[in-house]
Amino acid sequence: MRQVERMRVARVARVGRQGGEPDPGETGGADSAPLEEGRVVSHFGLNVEVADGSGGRFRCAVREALLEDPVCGDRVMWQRVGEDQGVIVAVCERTSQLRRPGPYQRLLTVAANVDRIVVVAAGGNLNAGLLDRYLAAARKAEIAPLVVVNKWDQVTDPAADEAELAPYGRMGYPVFRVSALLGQGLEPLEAALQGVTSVFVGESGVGKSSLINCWIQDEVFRTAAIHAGSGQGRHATTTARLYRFPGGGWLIDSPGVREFGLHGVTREEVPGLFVDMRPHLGHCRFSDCRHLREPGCALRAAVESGEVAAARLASMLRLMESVAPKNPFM
Ligand SMILES: Nc1nc2c(ncn2[C@@H]2O[C@H](COP(=O)(O)OP(=O)(O)OP(=O)(O)O)[C@@H](O)[C@H]2O)c(=O)[nH]1
Ligand SMILES: [Mg+2]
Ligand SMILES: [Zn+2]
Repeated sequence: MRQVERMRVARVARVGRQGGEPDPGETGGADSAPLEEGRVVSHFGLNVEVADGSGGRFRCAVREALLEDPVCGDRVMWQRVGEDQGVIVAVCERTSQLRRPGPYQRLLTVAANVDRIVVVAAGGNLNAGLLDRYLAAARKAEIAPLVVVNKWDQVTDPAADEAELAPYGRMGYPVFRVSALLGQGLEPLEAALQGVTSVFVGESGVGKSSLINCWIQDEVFRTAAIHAGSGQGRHATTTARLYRFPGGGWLIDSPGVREFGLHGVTREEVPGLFVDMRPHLGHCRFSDCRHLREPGCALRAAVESGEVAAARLASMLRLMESVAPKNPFM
């Protein structure tokens, strides 16, 4: 509640008043409605959908000169304008945010105020490289990750998948094997999602929306099912969307990605984002070791002794290659 008060003060300060009654002329009468707390369900184009505290959904305009563009998961202060419409007057300070580089050098904020990143992969076709990027991004954003392997029903060689997954369990990441199609393995995952805000991320088609659909029989999903049934192809998610998790908490569905770039990470920082590398960092013979072919490389030694999976080191090196080194002039 203190945060809310702070936003209120900030807003009043911005419009240049010392408290008291706002001037209704300024926003065409919107100021006459009381300020309410809400959460951004989705933001697409000019449309921002806001959820109020009691299950209502409102199509909101955004007051100009907001410091932050509201994104899915944002907590906002808003005012009602008519039956199902409103205006957002302030975006509350974010406790966390998941960001990634978008097209045209733009930075995209995928979701705000997130407690868990649920990295979804498809059984039988694990994209471990992408999983490693998400785990590194989660560490950078200081958001706890969970690994969910969906489509476990179509895994034909479980031993191969288990071998690929073993390092993640050893690193302490919770790994869930589930099938959205058969509704199997969901209970332990439900327990982990209870009472928190979780964003579902991963490649397109791994079943993020199908999983969320197991818990939320929402109108949006019914529409998606109709599309699928009418032979118009699969319904790919195009914009992040927030859902209330039955029994407490929130789920955010997000559009699938092919690649997930790391934002604000330098090449030097990458090894520290791989938790299994951390005990070995600083022990290479050369302080500027690139962990490629240098003699006395502690990371390669850890791979040879079986302490670190070879695929993880390969993944780390690929990620280092893809981000710029620190600029010595900055
Ligand atoms: N066999 C099997 N198929 C599944 C399972 N879960 C989802 N699918 C199918 O996988 C396809 C993709 O599912 P979606 O839920 O749309 O995948 P998504 O991750 O939301 O995809 P994007 O929105 O494009 O990112 C659909 O045809 C689903 O029916 C599962 O557990 N097992
Ligand atoms: Mg989807
Ligand atoms: Zn080294």
